[in-house]
This record gives sequence, C-alpha cells and structure tokens, in this order.
Amino acid sequence: MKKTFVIIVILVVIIVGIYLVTSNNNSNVTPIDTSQTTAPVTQSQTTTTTTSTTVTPNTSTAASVSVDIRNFSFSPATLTIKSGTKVTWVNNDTVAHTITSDSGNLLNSPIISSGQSFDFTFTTVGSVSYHCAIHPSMKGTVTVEK
Ligand SMILES: [Cu+2]
Repeated sequence: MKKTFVIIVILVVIIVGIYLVTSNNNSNVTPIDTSQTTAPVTQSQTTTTTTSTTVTPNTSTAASVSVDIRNFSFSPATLTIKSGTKVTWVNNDTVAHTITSDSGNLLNSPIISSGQSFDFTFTTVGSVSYHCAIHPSMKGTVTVEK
C-alpha cells in the first residue's frame, strides 16, 4: 500500500511539472507576439517622415540667386533673373555697403555690415540699376524677365 501511494505522488508531481512547463512556454510566446505587433507601427512612421522630407528641398531651391559683395564691387554686377526670384546680397567685404536704386526706391537697404546680407524678391519686369550709397562707384544692374 505504501509503495502505491509513493508511485501516485511521483506521478502527480510529474504531471504537475508538465503542466507548469507547458504554461511557462505559453506565457513566453505571448510577449513575442506583442513586440512583433509594435514593430510594423514604427516602420510606417519612418516611411511617413521620409516622404515629407523629400518635398522640402524642391521648394526651397526654386528661385533664389546670391550676389557677392567683395573688394568694393558686386559680383556678378549684371544679373538677369525670372520674375519672382529672390536675390540675396552677401557682404563678404571688410567694410559696410548698401544696395540702393539709382532712381526710385525699389532697392533701399539699410547699411549692410561685413558678414551680413540683404535680400529682395523682384516681381516687376524691367531693369533696375543700383549702387552703394556709401561708395557711389560701386554699381550693379538686375534685369527681371517675365
Ligand atoms: Cu559700399
């Protein structure tokens, strides 16, 4: 009788052990499924960001030109652009200058210190001659085409 009880107890322990191992395996599978569900969401967010980044450079590079101010002269001194183009004068000289229309006041910049810049977007077709109000010998022309 005692041997039979011992065998029954051993069998119960083995069966309980199998149940524990099986339930542990099931609980291990569940977290893996959760992490796999999270991963695709992150990938779709990355794709959206890439698409919006691609659009930006095309817009900003569209119509802008820069004129270099150096050694008391504008370079290029003569410029032909399409209407709607933004022209930026960058003062790479050691002294201050201005961008001032020869006639009228279309171009009327403040004093542009060394290292600073001034920009103007041309929307009227025609030719605009300008000079530096501090150094009248500095001259330039912007021709705006339709
Ligand atoms: Cu000047």
